[in-house]
Amino acid sequence: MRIVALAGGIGGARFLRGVQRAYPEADLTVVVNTGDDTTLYGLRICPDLDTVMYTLGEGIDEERGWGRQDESWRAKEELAAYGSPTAWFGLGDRDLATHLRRTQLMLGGMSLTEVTASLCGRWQPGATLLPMSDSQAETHVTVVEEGTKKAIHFQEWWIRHRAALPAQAITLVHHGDLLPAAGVLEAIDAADLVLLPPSNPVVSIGTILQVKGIREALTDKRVVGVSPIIGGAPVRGMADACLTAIGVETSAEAVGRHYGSDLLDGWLVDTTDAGVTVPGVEVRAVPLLMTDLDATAAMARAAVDLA
Ligand code: FO1
Repeated sequence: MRIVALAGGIGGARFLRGVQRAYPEADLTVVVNTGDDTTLYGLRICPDLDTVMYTLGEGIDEERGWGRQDESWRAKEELAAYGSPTAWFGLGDRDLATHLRRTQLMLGGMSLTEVTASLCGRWQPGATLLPMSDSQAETHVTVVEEGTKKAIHFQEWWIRHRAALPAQAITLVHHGDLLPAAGVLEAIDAADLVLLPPSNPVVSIGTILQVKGIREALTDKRVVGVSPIIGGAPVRGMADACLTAIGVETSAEAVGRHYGSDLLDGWLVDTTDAGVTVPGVEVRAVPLLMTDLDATAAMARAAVDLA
């Protein structure tokens, strides 16, 4: 069975571990959000690609959900001691090697797709990881800070400001057409089904859907989404701050309707949200808390059954 998933960071990566547990024989391709990517200290940092790679490759820090296990923060502490203005970014010493290696390969001429395949050579995630695009696109957030309206990078809003500054707009900034990475449209075309894991509907799934041709490629595919909102709140992270920014209520029903029947065939909501309706979409209520791998595998089976 060929499965394609569009995924962002922590929630998406955890769900995919359940997909692999439930369907070890499946051919899984993950199209990963790169709108969170940023260049710091001259290094290209790809938070969602790394989170999926580390999670499926058993290198993730389980508690944080991002970055490497058994991490140390010596470089970050030294940068703070120098008064670096970007010392707020959680630059782990082991994680730093990934940013260094990625940048080294890109400087050698590799595309992000090729770099990702090379890094996955070490991690063996058991899935094909594709960036949504090989060209650069970054999510910027328009905020008002000390009376001044300005656009800051998503990471600064998310990490430095904990998304506490109200976002007036969330914009994907790129030059020219944002074309899908090599293999993305082919993988979607060949898929038996497409899953939208419980990633951030705005800055992860929503970003991937802005890549030229992806939304169209999904129209004649069987697509099932998993709600990242349970009982009116995000399970983790700050998707509510993002949903508010685009005028969508933080509820399983509102997110399902936001995705809409043009995109979704099925929508999984938690049992707390049983009774949710999305016009033109089959809704099922199952336990959606990824408390452990078995629970996550059960969610994956429910999503595939619905598809
Ligand atoms: N999230 C945080 O809340 N604080 C951090 O300092 C932080 C650093 C970081 C470094 C590398 C990486 O791959 C992810 C990191 N994240 C951090 C998570 C990241 O900001 C978000 O998870 C994604 O960008 C949103 O999905």
